[in-house]
Amino acid sequence: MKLTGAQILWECLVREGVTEIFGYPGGAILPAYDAMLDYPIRHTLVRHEQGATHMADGYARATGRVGVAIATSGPGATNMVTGIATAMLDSSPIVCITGQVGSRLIGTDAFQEIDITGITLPVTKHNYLVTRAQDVAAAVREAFQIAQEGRPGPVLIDITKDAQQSSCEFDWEAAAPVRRARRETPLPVHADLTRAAELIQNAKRPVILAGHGVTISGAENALRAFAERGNIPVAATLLGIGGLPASHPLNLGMMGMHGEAWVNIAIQQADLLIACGMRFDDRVTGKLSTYAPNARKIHIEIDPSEINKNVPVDVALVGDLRAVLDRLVPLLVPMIDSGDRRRWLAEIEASRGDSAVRDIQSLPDDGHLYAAHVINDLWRATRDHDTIVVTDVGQHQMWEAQYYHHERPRSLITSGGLGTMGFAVPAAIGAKRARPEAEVWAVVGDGGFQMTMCELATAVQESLAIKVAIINNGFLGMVRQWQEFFYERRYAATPLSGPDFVKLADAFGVHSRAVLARRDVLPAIAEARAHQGPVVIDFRVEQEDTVYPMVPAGADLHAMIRRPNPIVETAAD
Ligand SMILES: Cc1cc2nc3c(=O)[nH]c(=O)nc-3n(C[C@H](O)[C@H](O)[C@H](O)COP(=O)(O)OP(=O)(O)OC[C@H]3O[C@@H](n4cnc5c(N)ncnc54)[C@H](O)[C@@H]3O)c2cc1C
Ligand SMILES: Cc1ncc(C[n+]2csc(CCOP(=O)(O)OP(=O)(O)O)c2C)c(N)n1
Ligand SMILES: [Mg+2]
Repeated sequence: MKLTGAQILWECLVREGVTEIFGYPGGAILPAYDAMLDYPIRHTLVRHEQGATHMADGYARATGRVGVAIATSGPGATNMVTGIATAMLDSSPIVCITGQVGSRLIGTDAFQEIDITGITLPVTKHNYLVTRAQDVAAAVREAFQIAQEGRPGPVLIDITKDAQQSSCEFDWEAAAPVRRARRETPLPVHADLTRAAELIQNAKRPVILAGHGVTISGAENALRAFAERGNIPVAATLLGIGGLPASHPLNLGMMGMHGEAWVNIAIQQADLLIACGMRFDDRVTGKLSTYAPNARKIHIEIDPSEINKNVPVDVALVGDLRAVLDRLVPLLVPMIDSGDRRRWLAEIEASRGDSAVRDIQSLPDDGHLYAAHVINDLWRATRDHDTIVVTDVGQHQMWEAQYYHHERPRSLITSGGLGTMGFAVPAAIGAKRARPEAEVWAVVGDGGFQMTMCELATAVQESLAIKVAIINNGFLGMVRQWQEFFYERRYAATPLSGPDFVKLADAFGVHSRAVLARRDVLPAIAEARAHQGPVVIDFRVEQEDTVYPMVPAGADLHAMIRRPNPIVETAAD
């Protein structure tokens, strides 16, 4: 069958199971757009190519399937870079397709020519410059394999205009990836498994560190079985939230810079850490030389380059987390009756009690609207439904992690590694495309919202009923918090004005309201849920509220700045 390169592209995408694509057209990708009309793929027209990449990423994180974005050469391609880097840092499988100038023009500074494979080399798992129609199929097939296999990540395919336009024989079979035939994911040797089992059995104060790998590997049941059999408490990274239900008695909550105090204390006092699909990010460890000083470490991880990268470990179990746990757990003797474990859990529980009295939830209603209250009310209103919360980056992101109690994997989608402001609204649109039956909330700061709010138009045009909760504090709040603690409250460039978000939403054709008082939070959420289309709620919260606890960057993990006790709110005066 003779097809153009553009037709081959869509033919292959359809065969890879793609039904949705997010993109923005332009000259160098026009042949592909023209051919697209003949294929059963729905295209979502974004308002900025960064949005397309975040939508593909949100789609991928909501489902585990590859998300796909498409753009033209030059500025279309460079606008994608932030979204590609975001996916790279969080191991999210996306494939980005860009048009490129004609192959004979490459290197001439042709109109909208940019070396996008060069630019994205460090932020993709792999990328391709395809200059001939006959190479399109193999590139697409391999890209999908690479994006998903092992540790997932973004792949970019740059296709010249002439490669899209010229024709060749299409042979799906012949284009099967051969160079990188799917490798069997390695499994640890039995001796290492028994060594790990021994360490676990003998530990008196073990903690499981559950990361993003739990979700990626689909290991939530295996993790639960592991924790229950060993009677071991579980701490989550930001991206590991949802790996074990928040309501599970062994779930401690989030670790790290803004983790719960009792979690960080437990890690520092542990005699064994079992890291499950997490990469010991600096937001997680604080100062490495004093991190969990008395703990042996077991690291279960699919990417060998993560082993001993930040934290030296005693036993490394390289492989897919679920497969490793399925082999490890049967080697463990049930520890439910162990006195040591009971004492350890009771100790952690005691420090949890101390933190509870400092919690902002304990603050009497003083007429102020705190972000923590908004998030907690959102959780109360949506907890019994199939809800996905997509957060942006900043204080609101941390409050969401602390006060929205996730029960399921893939119910929190957030940019962790790159910390990309502007992520939430487009990623929520991608998640809604992927899971139309789910209720999708974007929780976003007034700063981040202003970075990609143009995508509200996309939500309207595509009838995607995302609900947007702006946590509006009039500041680039997280940066203001750093200035408060570490720069003597010199608020350089952090006070932030914005448009009237209600009027703005109205102009987009989006239903909206502002909320200024606590009593109006739940009714506004109920109204948003009842409304058929997209909704924006402008929650005007306390301006100088602070995320507690906080481990200053590079400090000892247990050297936390705690909320003052009794609670005094800096902004309540
Ligand atoms: C403002 C801000 C504050 C933050 N504060 C915190 C904080 O307080 N606490 C916190 O935890 N994070 C925090 N983060 C997030 C932090 O930067 C990291 O993104 C996060 O800690 C990474 O979590 P992770 O290691 O679980 O996930 P990833 O970075 O996604 O790493 C996942 C790991 O799992 C491995 N893996 C993937 N698939 C498998 C598989 N099938 N089997 C086995 N292994 C697999 C990968 O190779 C990788 O090593 C913050 C981010 C921001 C923006
Ligand atoms: C694209 C980008 N630019 C800058 C930053 C640095 N940064 C991290 S948090 C933050 C403030 C976010 O403000 P806002 O969106 O209002 O959220 P808040 O912290 O107030 O909840 C900034 C500027 C970033 N993470 N991403
Ligand atoms: Mg803000």
